[in-house]
Amino acid sequence: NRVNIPFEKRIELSTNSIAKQLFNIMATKKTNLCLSVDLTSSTKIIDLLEKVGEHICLVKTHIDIIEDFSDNFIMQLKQLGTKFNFLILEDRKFADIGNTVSLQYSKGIYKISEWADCVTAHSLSGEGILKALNTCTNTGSKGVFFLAEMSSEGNLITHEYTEATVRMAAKYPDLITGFVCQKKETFSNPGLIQLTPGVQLDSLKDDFGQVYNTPEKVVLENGADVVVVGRGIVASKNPEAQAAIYKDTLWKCYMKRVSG
Ligand code: S5P
Repeated sequence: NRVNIPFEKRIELSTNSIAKQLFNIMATKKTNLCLSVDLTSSTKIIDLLEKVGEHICLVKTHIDIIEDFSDNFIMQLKQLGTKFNFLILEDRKFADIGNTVSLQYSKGIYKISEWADCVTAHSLSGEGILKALNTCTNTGSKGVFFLAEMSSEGNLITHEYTEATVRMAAKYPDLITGFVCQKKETFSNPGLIQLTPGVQLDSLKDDFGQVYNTPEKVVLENGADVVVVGRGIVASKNPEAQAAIYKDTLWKCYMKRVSG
């Protein structure tokens, strides 16, 4: 079962270079925490990452919510990634036809393909989206977290949709880093990474349908490899201390999972 195999061993089972890097970072830094920096000020994001960079393996951005976006911000973000050894996931949730997605990925103001190690994408529009992301000109290595399930209540994803998504991903072993999903049964390939959002220690839901689970539940029961925490850290009074708490709690759950 993939969830009982330690990250070190899963490195060689990966066929995507970003998945390999991410497994490696998690194993070396002993953290499976992904921070979702859903802030609208680039200076606040940089300040926050200076404080919590040591605790995370991955930072997840929504680049289109930033009000003072600049190329300089991207430069600083990349520098922090190098300094603290974390990767960058742009949570763009691409969902259009392949041609449009290839433009959204590499053009416009954000030029996501130039700086994001990996991106998120929906399977809704069909395989063309993966073809497009795969052929887009990009200097380094790249990865895609494919949306197989969502955390929000009332979402329209069915079991059949999830299964078809996993089958579609299997045709692109070089490109797929893993799945954004909620359950360990969703996929079995140990070379792929389960990224699970919807985690908070002090809250069960928000006002717009987000559903939260505990670290124990998502890592031990539901098979999460990398756990996304946003407001649980970002909106807390002391994000630095909170990030350390999440990191320790999540890592303990992971250790228990692979040793038991
Ligand atoms: O199913 C999902 C998929 C994603 S990527 N549910 C989610 O909440 N997300 C993202 O995770 C969402 O866009 C947000 O950036 C983050 C959760 O933030 P939080 O503040 O609720 O922890």
